[in-house]
Amino acid sequence: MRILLILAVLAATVPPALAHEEKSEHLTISHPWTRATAPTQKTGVVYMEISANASKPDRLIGAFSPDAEITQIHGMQQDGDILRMRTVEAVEIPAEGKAELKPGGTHIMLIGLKAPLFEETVIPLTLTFERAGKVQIEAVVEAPAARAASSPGQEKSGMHSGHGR
Ligand SMILES: [Cu+2]
Repeated sequence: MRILLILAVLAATVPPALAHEEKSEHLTISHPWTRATAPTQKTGVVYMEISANASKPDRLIGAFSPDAEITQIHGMQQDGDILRMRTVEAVEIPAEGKAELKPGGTHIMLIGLKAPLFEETVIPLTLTFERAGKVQIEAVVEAPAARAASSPGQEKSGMHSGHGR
């Protein structure tokens, strides 16, 4: 029921062609997306929703994109007044629940982009889950300012300098 509701909301806010999902036996990955980048920008951030279809939880434990030199899973951590990104080991997907990767929160970081991300193209990613194994997805590249209202600047490239490893 909850999944249906999410899809209905997505369908109302993005063009139909962009509302897509990848479904495996265990998981549904709804609308993976990223923002277009300027030619000088070497990092990108990918968001999506991951829902567990079954009564068993799963964990996202890895991500890879051939379009970036390094792909990491990042979480946000409060450090005094500043919200900082840090690499996380895994993202928990609760049984019959979902994990939201969204602006200001957990995300997948592309470091060392091999080419700029152009709007209305897609980039391939392989996600690795503890139970579901590898899942191939394509993230849709949206406008640079996409959903800016919900992202108070955490994804500015300055925030990303110096935490690759
Ligand atoms: Cu990051």
